[in-house]
Amino acid sequence: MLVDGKWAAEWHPLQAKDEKGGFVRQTSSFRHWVTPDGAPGITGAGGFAAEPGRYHLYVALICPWASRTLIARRLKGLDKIISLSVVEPRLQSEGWRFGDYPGATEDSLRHATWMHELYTHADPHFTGRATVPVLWDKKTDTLVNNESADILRMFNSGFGDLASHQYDLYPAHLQEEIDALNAEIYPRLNNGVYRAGFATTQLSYEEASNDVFTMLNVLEQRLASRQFLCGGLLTEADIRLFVTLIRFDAAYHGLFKCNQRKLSEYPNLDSYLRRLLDVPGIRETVNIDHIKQGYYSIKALNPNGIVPAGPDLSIYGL
Ligand SMILES: N[C@@H](CCC(=O)N[C@@H](CS)C(=O)NCC(=O)O)C(=O)O
Repeated sequence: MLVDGKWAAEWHPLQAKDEKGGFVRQTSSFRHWVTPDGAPGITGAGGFAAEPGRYHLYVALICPWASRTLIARRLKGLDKIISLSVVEPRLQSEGWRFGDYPGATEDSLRHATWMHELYTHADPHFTGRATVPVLWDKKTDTLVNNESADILRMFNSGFGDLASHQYDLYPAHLQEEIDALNAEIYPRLNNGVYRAGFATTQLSYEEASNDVFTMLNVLEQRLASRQFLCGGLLTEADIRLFVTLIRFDAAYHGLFKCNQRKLSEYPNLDSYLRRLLDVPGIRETVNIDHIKQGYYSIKALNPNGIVPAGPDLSIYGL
């Protein structure tokens, strides 16, 4: 991580622990918003107006949080006006690196080698982890936002008529329901798998694993009678759930020890996953090779770096 703008130590996945040995995720530090007229969003400073070609998105295809933003960029038609860089899948000594691994890209914008260079460019005294996703402003040459939940929302409505209106991922009449779903699904499932994987005590692992499978059971029942989480409309709640489900059998079941059941063994969740994969644009954001290479490169969990041969995901066309 970075300490006062300097790369301080070998990359290590354990961010912080609570008193029970549970995994605690770092909070995001750059919270500005792109808005149609450049007015400040709910956090951060103003001046980031929606303009074609002005913004650049940095992602890792292994990363569920970054993938949320990649899906929203595509569904909102913003792939035409927001350029993209993809880091290599394996976490290395200084974290995320740009390079020529298949499916990754160079940093065509700032020509950085490491993701952390972007953070110190934006803030020479930055202390913290150089995470993806990152939304970058080419005009002021700075980091706009590194919180995927914010970026997902600003891709939905911050670009006004520059974005496609085919999907409204956060429609007014569903906002309360979406917020309630996110508040349950994020801690128990999206972050729950990480809490299971990075637990350092049996108790914190068991609590996390129990949360994961309790949540999957609740969702399995909910999806018995619904096409998407809120009914007939695809919303951000589906995007946020999808990115975890699609990684489940490939990474979380094995590496993170979430192995009470496989995702493909839940009939409703399995059909839901296929339905989302069939939404034009979503499948192209999924790269199972990056997901497996990336997760299994975490040395603290897999010291020899061996990437498993399975599972067979051809049932999903992946
Ligand atoms: N709150 C952030 C979390 C992002 C995050 O934790 N990204 C991980 C990859 S999945 C990362 O970049 N980790 C690098 C590190 O911890 O050094 C968000 O949702 O945008």
